[in-house]
Amino acid sequence: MAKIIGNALPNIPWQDPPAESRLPLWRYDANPIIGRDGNKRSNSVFNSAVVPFGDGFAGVFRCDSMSISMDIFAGFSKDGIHWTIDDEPIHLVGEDPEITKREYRYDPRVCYMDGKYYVTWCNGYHGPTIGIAWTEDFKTFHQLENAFLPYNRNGVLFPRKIQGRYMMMSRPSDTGHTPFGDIFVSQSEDLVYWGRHRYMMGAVKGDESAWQSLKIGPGPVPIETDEGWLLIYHGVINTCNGYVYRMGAALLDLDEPWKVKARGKDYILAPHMPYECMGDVPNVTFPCAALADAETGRIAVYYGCADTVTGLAFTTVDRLLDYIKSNSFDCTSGGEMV
Ligand code: BMA
Repeated sequence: MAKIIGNALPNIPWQDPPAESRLPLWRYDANPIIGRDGNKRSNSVFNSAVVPFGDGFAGVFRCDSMSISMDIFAGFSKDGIHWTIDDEPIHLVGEDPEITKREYRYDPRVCYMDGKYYVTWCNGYHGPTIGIAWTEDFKTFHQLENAFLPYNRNGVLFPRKIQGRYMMMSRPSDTGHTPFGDIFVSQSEDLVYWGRHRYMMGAVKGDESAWQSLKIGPGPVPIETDEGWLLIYHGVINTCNGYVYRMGAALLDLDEPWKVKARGKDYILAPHMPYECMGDVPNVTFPCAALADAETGRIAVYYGCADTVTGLAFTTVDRLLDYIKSNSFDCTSGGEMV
């Protein structure tokens, strides 16, 4: 039995697994939990992140508007399933107007550390890079310097310092719909200056694990377990009908998280349901958040569906770890296995 290191979360959203399930994740039976019309002007609500907050939950949501501008909005929920999302984008304050000036903002992650909620997102600054801000109340967000130069996407923090440093995964990119992409870990002593970049793992060439053959990117803030960091990520294949986004999982070394201990060859969830296969961008399942209950080992994953709506799926730490360990592969063209 693996153990989640962290707090108990007795009010984690939950449904028991179906009697038979080939995949380690199973969907909430009333998915999607958030429709297109999550707030007043939204065209779509997806690729969004939630955390426990007060006696319920809070989150930062990607809402593309009816003019199709991409921005991030705070939202609140009592049960993690029914959400009220602000009609106005989050309020960012910061020292340098050069940095707080908005071009576009999307795909937020939220990471709780030492009394603050850190938001990372894909931030337009002469190309996509990683924005960082912190909040204590989900009302005022204090924006820090962008972590990296353009071009980069999918900045995801580890939820505590490791070996005395903050660590963040990211996926260096290009200006457009990037046709490549590997995950790196960068380190910082102050959340401003990032360096000591380490390669974690990459897309997998050939057909050994073809669903992740084009590019990969980190998803939710990783979950600490006594066996290592449990990482859920997305993997992409290029097809004659365009990109398809599926979810995978890997186990990372606790002290040197760029070292991959196990990585599943098979996906853990993929666009199979109509709301995942049809929408503004078909065939996308894109995880950005996971809640975990250290008491029971339950995990609830929030994911964007077809760039249109938000879905919820469940697993347990044991199911997920057993699955990736039993179909782990030596990804010689990807990360180093330890
Ligand atoms: C990626 C990002 C995601 C999106 C995905 C599929 O490049 O833009 O926000 O979900 O493409 O369109």
